[in-house]
Amino acid sequence: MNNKVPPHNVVFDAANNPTKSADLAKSFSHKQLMMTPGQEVKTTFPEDIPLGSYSYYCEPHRGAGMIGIITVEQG
Ligand SMILES: [Cu+2]
Repeated sequence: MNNKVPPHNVVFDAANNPTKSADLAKSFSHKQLMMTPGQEVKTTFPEDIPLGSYSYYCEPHRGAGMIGIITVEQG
């Protein structure tokens, strides 16, 4: 969800996920910048996705450390 100092977006890193798949990273990403506080995007991980860490970042603020990691574990 967008915070108070937009714009932000969500870009999954093709090099930093277990599949190394650019297509998968692209399909998970929301590159369009969100300009309004409270805007939100959702990404659904398929049940059969490989286990591991999927990192993402905000393009305008990556250098400021606006990054995150989704960890997919065995259910
Ligand atoms: Cu940002």
